[in-house]
Order: sequence, then structure tokens, then C-alpha cells
Amino acid sequence: MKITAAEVIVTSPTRNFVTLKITTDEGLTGIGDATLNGRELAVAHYLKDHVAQLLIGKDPHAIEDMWQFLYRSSYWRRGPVTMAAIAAVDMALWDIKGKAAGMPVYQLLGGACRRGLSTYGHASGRDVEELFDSIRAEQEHGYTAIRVQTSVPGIKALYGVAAQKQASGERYDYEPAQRTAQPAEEDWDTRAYLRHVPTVFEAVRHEFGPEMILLHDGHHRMTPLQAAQLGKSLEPYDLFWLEDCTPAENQEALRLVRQHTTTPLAIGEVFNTIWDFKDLIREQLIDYVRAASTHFGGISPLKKVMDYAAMYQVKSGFHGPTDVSPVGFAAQVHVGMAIHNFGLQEFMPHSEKTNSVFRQQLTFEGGLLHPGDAPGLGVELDEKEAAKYPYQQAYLPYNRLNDGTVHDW
Ligand code: CS2
Ligand code: MG
Repeated sequence: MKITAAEVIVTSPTRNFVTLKITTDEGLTGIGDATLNGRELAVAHYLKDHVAQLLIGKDPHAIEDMWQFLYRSSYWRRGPVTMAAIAAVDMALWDIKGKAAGMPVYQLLGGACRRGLSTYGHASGRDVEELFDSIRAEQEHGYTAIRVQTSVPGIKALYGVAAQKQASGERYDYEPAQRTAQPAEEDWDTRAYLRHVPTVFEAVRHEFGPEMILLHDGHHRMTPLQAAQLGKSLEPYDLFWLEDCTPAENQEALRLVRQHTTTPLAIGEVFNTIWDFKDLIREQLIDYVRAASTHFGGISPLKKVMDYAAMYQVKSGFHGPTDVSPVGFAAQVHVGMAIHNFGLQEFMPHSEKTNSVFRQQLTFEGGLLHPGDAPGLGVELDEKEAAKYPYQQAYLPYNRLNDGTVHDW
């Protein structure tokens, strides 16, 4: 079998998504996700201008060799643009291999280790009442594990918290990149945040009891000592994990946080390679790997980092926001099925429009997510539907302190 075409499809049903479609001389096609929220066209051009022609004539079955070729031959390694482009090729080739074998990708990765993946949903509120409603709505949707984000008195606009109450039945697409020419500006005050968050978790535990699995995302906004303080003050509320408590590039920060708190730590949604996790896993400074298949070079390296993590009892907590396309999401669900050290999968359902462009086999029943048993990844791209939604410029928001200083994401 030989690759005969590689096309890049950009579509924006509610968000921008970049998809690579690889076609073979035997008529089999495969798709991969290359979406980088807010920087989508950089990856589309990397693929179109630098990678597509390298694929033509190559054997689609040689996935590992293709990955190593794209990674090593470019000289310029790592980085989100490069790794999202490599991820798309890797996923598309796994999709083709699955279709050629007549098997879902998780079977090729070793087969199912479980009936389906436990997931967590997102709840938020501008006050405790609104938060409780949001938690109840998530429970009604079948979630038993819930990430809790809340407004903080004194902070006007906060990432991850819906700015208005959702109409009943309507689900908030958390953290959309606004489709505007400039990023939205939000504000931030770490002291106010550190004072407020423990009071919210106390209220949630009081209302919902000890069993509910609770998580919280710090979005890289604390210093190591502040993160240690937060971890410590949240210990009585038994979090499943505290996510991205400090900026990811200062990895030594986690050593300090770890010395002071037993709150489990999850990190790595902005990491690109296994090397970003190497020391954190070996030194057992984290408990959950937050990588997403799309930003981590695809299925092949995600499986590798998890096999390495298994030696240290570190588990998966793959990043599953709606800015990972249904293709990238399916890719990591297949990995989650096949690894022994699965932890918990973030699951934010895509919008109806997105689902009309990407036809999926995914099911979420009885609290468990399953990628389906269609050969390959189990996602088909409807190109006619995709063409209805052209790219729109979009930016993630950012935040400034009271005095105007730009703060950590
Ligand atoms: C978030 C993401 O899901 C999460 O944990 O941190 O929503 C993140 O902000 C976006 O994926 C950024 O693109
Ligand atoms: Mg996060």
C-alpha cells in the first residue's frame, strides 16, 4: 500500500479544527487531528507546505518509521506546531492501519483493559448556588467525577466560568476561543483566589458528600509556594487532582509543591513530548499525565509515555477539551482503552454542529466512554459539511493583574 494524497481540511463549525486526510492507492483513507487552539493556521501550513509532499509514495503501515522521520529529519524538534503536525500524520496512519486490519485502533494497541473509560465533566458557577446547579446538571448527564471552577469575589471575568447562567438543557462550551480579532482581556488576583477556592470546595463537599470525585484546574497561575499553599488547604476536601498548579516550564516547581502537600497533581496539557514528562515521572512529582494526543505527537508517543509512567504508578488524565477535535479525542480514547495505567478521561462533548462534521462512533453510557468497534479511529469527516464552515480568526483570552501586568495563563 502507498500514500497517494495528503490534504489539510480546516473547518469551523463552532471552533476551528484542522484535519489531515491521507489517501492510499488501495482506496483506504485515514484522518488525524492537527488543531492548535488560537494558532490553527500555523499547523495547517506546516502540514501543507512542509509535510504533505513527504508522505506521497510512502508505506502507510510504517507508522513508527514515519514518526521518527518527521521528528528527526526536520532538525527543529518539539514545539506545539511541529508536534500537532506529526500527531495528525500518526493518527491518520493508525486510522488506516485499523481499517486495513478491520479492527478498532485500541485492538491494535493491545486490546481493551476495561469496559470503557471513566470520565470527568466540567461544572462552574459565578456563586455557590449556580455552581451546585451546574454540578447537578453534570450528574444528570451521567458524570460521577466533576471539575469545579468558580468565580472569585473581586475578579470580574474568569476563565472557565460561564459569564451568564445557561438556559436549561444548554451546555456551556467552556473556554471557547473567542472568534474575534483580538484576545479578550480578563483579570486576576492570586491572593483572592487562594482565599476563596477552599471555601467553595468545603461548600461542595458539604452539599454533595464525600464520594463525589472532585477536581480543580489552576491554569498555571501560581508560584510554587502558592501552589503548595493551595494543595495543602484543599487536602480536607480530598481532590482527585489539582491540575496545572504552576507554569509548566519550571518543572522544579513541582518538587517544592510535592514536599508540602498530598493533594494529587496532574500536569502536562501544554507538554509536547515524552521528554517534558521524563523527570516529573521518574521523580514521582506528578500523579497524572495530562497530555493530549494532538499536542503530543499522536497515538504512538502517548502510548510510550504511559508505558514509562506505569513503572512509577503514574496514571493517565488525558486532556480532552473541545478544542481537541473529535478525531484527536477518539485517538486518546483508544489509548485509554488499551493501557493498564488509565486514570480518568476529561470529556467535554462537542457541539451538535461539530458532530455533524465529524461523525463519531463514541458512546457514553453508564458513566463510561467507549470509542466503538468500527475499524480505525471510528470518526469520519463529512467534507461537504466541513466546507460549510470556513475558518474564523479566534483567540484564547488572557489576563492582567490589577496594575496592568500580564499574568501567567
Ligand atoms: C483546560 C483547557 O481542559 C482543560 O483543562 O485547561 O480547556 C484549555 O484551557 C484549553 O484546551 C486551551 O486551548
Ligand atoms: Mg487544564
